[in-house]
Amino acid sequence: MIDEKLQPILNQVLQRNHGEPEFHQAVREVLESLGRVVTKHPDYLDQALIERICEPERQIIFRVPWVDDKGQVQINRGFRVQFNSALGPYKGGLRFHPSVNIGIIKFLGFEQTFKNALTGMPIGGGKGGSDFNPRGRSDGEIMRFCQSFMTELYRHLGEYTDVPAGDIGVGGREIGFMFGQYKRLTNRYEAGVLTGKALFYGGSRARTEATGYGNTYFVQAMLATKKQSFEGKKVVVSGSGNVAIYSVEKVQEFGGKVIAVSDSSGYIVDEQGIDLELLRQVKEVRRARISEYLSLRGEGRGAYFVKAGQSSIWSVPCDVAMPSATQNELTGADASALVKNGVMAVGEGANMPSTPEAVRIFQESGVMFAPGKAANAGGVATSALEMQQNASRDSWTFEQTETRLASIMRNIHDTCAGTAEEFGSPGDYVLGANIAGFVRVAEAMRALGVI
Ligand code: NDP
Ligand code: 2IT
Repeated sequence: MIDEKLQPILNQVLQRNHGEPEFHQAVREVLESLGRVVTKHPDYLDQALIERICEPERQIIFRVPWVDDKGQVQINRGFRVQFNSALGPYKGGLRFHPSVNIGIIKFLGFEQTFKNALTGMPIGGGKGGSDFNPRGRSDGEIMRFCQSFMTELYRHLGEYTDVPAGDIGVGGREIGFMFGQYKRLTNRYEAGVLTGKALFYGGSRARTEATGYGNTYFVQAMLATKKQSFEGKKVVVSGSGNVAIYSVEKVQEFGGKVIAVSDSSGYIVDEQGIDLELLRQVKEVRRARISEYLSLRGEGRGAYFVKAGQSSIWSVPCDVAMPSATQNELTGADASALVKNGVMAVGEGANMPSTPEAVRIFQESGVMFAPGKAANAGGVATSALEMQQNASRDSWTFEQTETRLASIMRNIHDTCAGTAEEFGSPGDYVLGANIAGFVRVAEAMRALGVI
């Protein structure tokens, strides 16, 4: 339910951003949480502050022409939405996936703004990407695409202006190609302009692992409030990319048993526990489909593959669910199945993976639910640590960096839990994350005048 004072703001967002359902969904969720804030502090309704927070500062859309291995010219569309810079330079990933459009980038940039505020680091919010599909492309094609993409984007970036990183379809290889082109175009070795770099040219230790580790730390903290831990718990992690792989690693380290992972072709179950080295071999080295895990491991003994469309990974009974693939991948029906099978906690590794109906079902059923903008903030927080290391021309140890990450995640957990309690809904991490993130952005914007 939306407070009547906020309904006109939502109406305006719906009207001005036609045909962008994911953006509408993200804004609606935040506005639903703000009713209690504006009742307590009506001054947040002044000076169109909330309306300004819902409007990106700048939206850039550009043509990306490139030549494939057959000599054919291909055209894609590039995006960067610079959503909010009240707390620092725009910061957020780049997504390369055929589903990318302006509405998806806007929802991601909007979420990023509050997520970054929750980290307590000096970073604003932004997001970008392209409808380019990297699947099946050679290294040469990926490089030429990244170079063309950066040839336009570079003029909008800078270590004090806008600092992209990876997201779906963008990992260390792509960041390297984009950094190389940025350096060539600007004649500056500006290490802090991109994060997620490899260690040998300015990357941070633990950045690759940070999102998955961070989500696991968040769920650990949430379980601890009920005197529970990962020890002996069955866990299902969707996706099998960067976030999923390092969630599997940390959950296993904490004594949990991950029994299923997926990609867009389907999911695999391994009742004996996912073999992490094998998963990494299939996904990071071979860049293959998830069914190859079974071809290498051998079927049987509780291991099998289910093709996409036959049934959902969320029908696999588990104690903890960590959706780590993409938006709206976990529906109301999935949430009901998880609840029926006794799920205890959900930590969103992906951005907005649960539909609003799914979130409602979890909350009404008393399942501990950690929204992405809090639970997956470890990635961008460690990006901010990478910027810090770049600015001081320093490089920290893995242990030092992971210790910082763990303490940031504990802080985010405590901030969300404390805020939820303060506003009368103990245990409501959605409310806590939205209010705490909003207040930080809103206070900074107010201090800076009408901008
Ligand atoms: P990757 O590209 O490394 O992996 C994405 C995984 O999700 C793949 O297994 C992919 O399968 C699956 N996937 C993607 N799109 C779809 C789809 N439409 N349907 C089904 N499966 C899909 O990306 P990341 O691991 O980096 O990102 C995963 C999620 O985490 C995203 O929501 C991202 O925004 C979020 N995130 C990422 C952070 C980071 O630091 N990387 C930080 C915070 C959040 P397939 O290969 O078959 O497409
Ligand atoms: O959604 C996210 O937080 C990311 N993709 C990471 C952003 C970043 O700048 O590290």
